[in-house]
Amino acid sequence: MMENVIPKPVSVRQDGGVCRLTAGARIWVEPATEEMVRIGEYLAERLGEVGGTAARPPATCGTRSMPHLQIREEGNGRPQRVAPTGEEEEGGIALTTVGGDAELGEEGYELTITPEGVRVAAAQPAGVFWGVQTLRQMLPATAEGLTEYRLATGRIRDYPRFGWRGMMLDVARHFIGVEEVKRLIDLMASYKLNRLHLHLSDDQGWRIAIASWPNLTACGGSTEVGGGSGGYYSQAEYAEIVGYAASRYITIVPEIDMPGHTNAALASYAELNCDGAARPPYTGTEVGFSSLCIGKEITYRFVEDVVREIAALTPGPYFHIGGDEALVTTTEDYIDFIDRAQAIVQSHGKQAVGTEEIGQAALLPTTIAQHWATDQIRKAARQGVKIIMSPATRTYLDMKYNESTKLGLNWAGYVEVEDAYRWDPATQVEGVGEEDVLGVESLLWSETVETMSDIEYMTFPRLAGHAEIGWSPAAGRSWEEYRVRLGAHGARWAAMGVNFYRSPQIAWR
Ligand code: TNX
Repeated sequence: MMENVIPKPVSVRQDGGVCRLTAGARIWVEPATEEMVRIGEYLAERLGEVGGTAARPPATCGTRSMPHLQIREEGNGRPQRVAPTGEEEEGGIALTTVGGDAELGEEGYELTITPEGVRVAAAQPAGVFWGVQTLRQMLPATAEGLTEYRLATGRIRDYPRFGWRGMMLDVARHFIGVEEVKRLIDLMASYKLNRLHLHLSDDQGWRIAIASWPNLTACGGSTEVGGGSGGYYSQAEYAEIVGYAASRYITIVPEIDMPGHTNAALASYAELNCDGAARPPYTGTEVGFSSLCIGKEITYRFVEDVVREIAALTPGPYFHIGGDEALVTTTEDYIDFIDRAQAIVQSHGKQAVGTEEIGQAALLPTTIAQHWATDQIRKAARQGVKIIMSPATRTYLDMKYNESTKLGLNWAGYVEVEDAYRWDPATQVEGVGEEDVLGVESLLWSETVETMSDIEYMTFPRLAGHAEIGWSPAAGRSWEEYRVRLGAHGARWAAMGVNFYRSPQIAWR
């Protein structure tokens, strides 16, 4: 099963043996810090799910009891070592950061499988967690009818090409609840994605409570595309999402889109409008008609308050200021606004992220620009800032797969699984090379997407390809080889109840 892992590992060496992971196999962690124990428990839970005990009725489970977590303690109460012992010969799994190879970096890991057991070693817990994802993919999609797992022995050494492997979820056009976001976080983690960008505001809705501007959610949170009742995250719910994501080594990147895409705020507070008149709520899908009032000081008090409150709830270093499609803001005003917004974000200890249009302004060296569909990315690249690659023709998860896809839009064309996979971030835009690229992000805009089932259908399988583009070396990646590996993932998604698009380009197994 080593051969079906996505993203494709940097190096895989199989040596022809077999490791039998039997009932009663134990998971050992070293050192037994809270964080490492949590990773061990996570693996134990996932193995339990494969066994079916968590989710299925007794008729189809109970055929085996899967490995359980045991923190081995010696003498002084702390685990001393995880080298194979008699007990581990039953097929134990060791997770360790002791002696992890620093050359593998913050997120790299080494996964070694011998007839005696499994060992995931990394310099940092994040690497152990990603190694656990690789191990999960080497187990069968379902344990039904099995009394043991047989793993091919060998060694994987693996680390990411890019540090930013993200997905954007638009919770503004249609609101998406906390439980759905958590499920998406779990699915992202399986493919080693490490950034979840939440598009928290747009013309159609404001989705996070701001204590100093309560009407943003009272009014702006009460609508969505199509006229539904919308919704929003309380600050406690947002913090819960942040914490859940962190437990999966995913950093939340909050976005408040400005100065355009702001009708929900302009409807909530009359004073934010240049003419002092509140805008009516908007539930359509046009873009580019709204703007904050660039010349009014209250605009910057608003930005300051919103950034301060969200930054305080966000441990990650990023704050996304949007910046796209400010079609009714003059260029001069736009530049003034981005200057001030960047400075406000920086004053709260965060790095600004913005869409490529921000390249028109003088960017701070720490600001990050995101490419989607225009040439303005080159202006940002020429200033030497880092670039996130989200070309609409490749990474827009809201583009239809083909003309018969019911959900989605098609302004950037159709994006079949092959289109989503067959490109490289370092050669996609002339003038933006490997050294400029921070990573890759897949964007799911939600004008047409309402439910978890809709999210899953548009996201899978394309997200798996983007994850591989962000993680795996360019050399050695090919569509013909990838599509075979991808074929093995349909059964996994089916077992998890994921509503994925069964593309005819893939021979699903
Ligand atoms: C463009 S991409 C937008 C969004 C829309 C999306 C629909 C970008 C930065 N702006 O406002 O939702 O197209 O595909």
